[in-house]
Amino acid sequence: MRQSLNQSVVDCYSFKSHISFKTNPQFCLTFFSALKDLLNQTMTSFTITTVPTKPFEGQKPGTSGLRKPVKTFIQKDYSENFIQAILDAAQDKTKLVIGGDGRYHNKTVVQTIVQMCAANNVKHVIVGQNGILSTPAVSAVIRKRQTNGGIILTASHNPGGPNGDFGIKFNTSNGGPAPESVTNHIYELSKDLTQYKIVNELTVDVLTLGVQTYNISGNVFTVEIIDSVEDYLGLMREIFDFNTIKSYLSSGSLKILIDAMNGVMGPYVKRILIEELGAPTDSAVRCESLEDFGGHHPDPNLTYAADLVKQLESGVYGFGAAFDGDGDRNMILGKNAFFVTPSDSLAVLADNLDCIPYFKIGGVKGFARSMPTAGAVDLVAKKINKEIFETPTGWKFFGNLMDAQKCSLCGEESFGTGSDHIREKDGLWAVLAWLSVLANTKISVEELLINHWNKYGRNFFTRYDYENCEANPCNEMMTQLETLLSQTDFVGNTFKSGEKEYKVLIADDFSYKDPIDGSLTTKQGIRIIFSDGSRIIFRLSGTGSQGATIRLYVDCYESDSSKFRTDAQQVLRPLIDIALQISKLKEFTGRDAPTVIT
Ligand code: VG1
Ligand code: CO
Repeated sequence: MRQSLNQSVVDCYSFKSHISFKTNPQFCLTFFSALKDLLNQTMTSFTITTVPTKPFEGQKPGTSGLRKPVKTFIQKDYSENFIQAILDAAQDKTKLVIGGDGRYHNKTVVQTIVQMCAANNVKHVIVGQNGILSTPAVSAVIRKRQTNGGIILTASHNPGGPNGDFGIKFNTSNGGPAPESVTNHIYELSKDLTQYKIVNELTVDVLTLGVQTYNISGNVFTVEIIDSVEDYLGLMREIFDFNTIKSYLSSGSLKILIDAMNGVMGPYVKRILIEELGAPTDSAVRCESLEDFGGHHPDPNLTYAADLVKQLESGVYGFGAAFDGDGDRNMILGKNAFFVTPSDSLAVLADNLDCIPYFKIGGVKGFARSMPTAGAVDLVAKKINKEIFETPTGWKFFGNLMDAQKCSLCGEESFGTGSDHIREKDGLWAVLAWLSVLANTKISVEELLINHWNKYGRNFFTRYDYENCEANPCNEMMTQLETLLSQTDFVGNTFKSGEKEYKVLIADDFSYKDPIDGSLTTKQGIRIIFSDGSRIIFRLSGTGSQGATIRLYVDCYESDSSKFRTDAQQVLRPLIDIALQISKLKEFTGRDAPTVIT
């Protein structure tokens, strides 16, 4: 009986594609009422419990969701409160996706969300097997299965494990991170919560693929467990020419090494790069997903992916890549660990999109980058006559542009690259895009970059992160900078370092008016732009879970080809010195050196 009921629900969902309530209300009413009767006769009814609760302070989503130490999340009612606020804020929540990066506490919270969805009138939840879905996969599933949104359990590149971080993020029906209007609403609701609703006795089997149906106080509640990789793989097949990549990888011309950093990407890498695209099994490392990411920081940069850098230095591999915990970031390396800055990666892809069928056939709309990202892609946009948008930090700002068909490709300096195939940045997509370019051009990563610089000039970029500083001095430093910049004579000032001299052209705190919905976002980073186009930018991170992290971004443009191969740190040294001098960063934070240099 249980089996046949499950089948009826599946039939009903497949029916829905051609029989909707609008076209055939009578059929739908009869069908659902028959189903309800069947349900009440055959299945135990679960009861909904309303639990009194008190608000927790600080449930304000940051750059990308709510991130806190696991110790905070495991407090009684902490996750429940935030989930209730999400469900209350969601306008339509008939069908939701649930998945996470598999970090410590993922399994527990998946069950909690299912129990709360059941109690809050959600009709259908789609859950990645064992609660696992990468962030880009959630976005792909939301779009493919036309759900009202999804809840992602991740703190992305932050460490995991009992002493690490956990996070919860809400994505809307376009597949993208909820915009600020929604996250602010969630936060406001979280401040006044007095109760949440849950079905305590419900425990779902998240390991077995297929549909389960439950009777929640007389209403049908469907839980559908899906393969974590399948939908995403299907999408990648539509975008890329798998045959071209496969034959290039098997021709022996390119040896690759992929580091999944013990994050969520292991199963995706194995299935797509190894099984589908035929890369040798030893071309991927750290593919076992671990709850604590093996004790490492799952952040694909030169510091935290140092093992990969070392391997690439050996000269054996022609291409290397790493992902973060939830699989939306990527770092690209060439032979001898030649580092491709994310700003350059975006520009090179923009210039070579015709190597990818999705763009060759569908065409290229505009481009977008976050403000701190160097302007290399702007030069490509100008040359091929496309629009370019400069947004605040955080992928949520690209969503409106992509929905309005204004942007095909976008990226952030923080190892984020992606396109309008979904509404999240996408680490493996970026790797497949790079492999497509390499397979088509048949030159090395380094040659590709040198050619690019010869064509456009080079944008040198570096980012200094001062992680886990005390919050107050960092806030004071930012306030002091704001005051300094607002002085009428700051613009026009000249700063010297060694032989170099820079004249301030613009000094402001970046704000952004969304060209689609007109919403205004202020205080997105202090910018000092000099007359030669060089920039110094200061921001406080919005993804840390404790203390404060200062990010200092510095970039400059060089058109003299004899200087293209100079080390970026050397080129940017004078600007860094000036940044430290203007900000008095050392005096405020007591830090002599950054924690991470990119
Ligand atoms: C950082 C990056 C930002 C990125 C965000 C989420 O934010 O700078 O570019 O979008 O992380 O990435 P912040 O506020 O710490 O600078 V992830 O991989 O967490 O989803
Ligand atoms: Co991430």
